[in-house]
Amino acid sequence: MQPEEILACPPRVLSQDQRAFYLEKGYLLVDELIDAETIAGLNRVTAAFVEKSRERRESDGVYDLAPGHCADAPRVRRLKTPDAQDKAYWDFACGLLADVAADLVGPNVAFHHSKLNFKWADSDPTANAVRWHQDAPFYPHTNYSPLTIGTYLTDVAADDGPLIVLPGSHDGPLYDHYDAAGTWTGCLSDADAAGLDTSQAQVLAGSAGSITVHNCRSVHASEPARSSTARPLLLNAYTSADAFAYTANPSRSRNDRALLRGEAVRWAHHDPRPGQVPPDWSKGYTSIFAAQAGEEQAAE
Ligand SMILES: O=C(O)CCC(=O)C(=O)O
Repeated sequence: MQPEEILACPPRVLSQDQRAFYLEKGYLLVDELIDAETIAGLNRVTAAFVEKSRERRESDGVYDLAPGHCADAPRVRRLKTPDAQDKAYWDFACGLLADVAADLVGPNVAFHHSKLNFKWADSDPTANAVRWHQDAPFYPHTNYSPLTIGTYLTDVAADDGPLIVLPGSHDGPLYDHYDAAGTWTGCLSDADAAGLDTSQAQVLAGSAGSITVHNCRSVHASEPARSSTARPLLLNAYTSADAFAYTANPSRSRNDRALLRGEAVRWAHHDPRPGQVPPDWSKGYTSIFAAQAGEEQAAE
């Protein structure tokens, strides 16, 4: 759908100004949208997963573990597909957030994937930063409606590794996420990153319960966490139901393409702009952290 068509649909959660802002800038921050009880429930479930990770030695289908992870000092970089790991995460993805997605992509909303990313202040900072990248090359679709909603489960100040986004970059070029040798890096090359105008970069800090939204073309990153609190960021990705994936979902769960709002469609919508195709991850994928750190990428 075109922005005018989306805006013509009645809003569910967001104001018209917030919707128009997202469509123009490619990102949005909504302070404390999620109530404290819901956040507390998600934090309880999350703490139990981190606790259980103490038994694990290697990354697997549930956990992406940072180098140095051990029973005494768990360093989970990512809980994979939380929507499929616990009902609390799935209920959350299907609730208010799906209404937010409908406000931004149009009334027919499909679920794409979820992940729960952590930053640990005392781990290797280089493994802890996320470099400039766009999400579309990780999961190209027939159009660019896919967006990701991040939910801060704790207060995230500028020192805690919040998301950083370049306003308007969703209308700019799609960058190459392979290096000169043809290896997938999951980020812009140093040369492309040096060419970005980062003077306008927006640091999306927010307290617990705040949400961030970024379009799949928006150039974004996050800095290492420097404060003493771990930063759990729950990410849920949605598409307009008329966007169909070209390639295997790198974070596929049983909820892939679940219709969360509106109606199933019989016609795909195609955006004429080209999309980069990632490696074939149909047999396994670890995480953006592993790709950007140059680690082995097919774990499962
Ligand atoms: O966890 C973060 O800070 C950013 C994650 C991100 O950009 C992604 O997973 O695409």
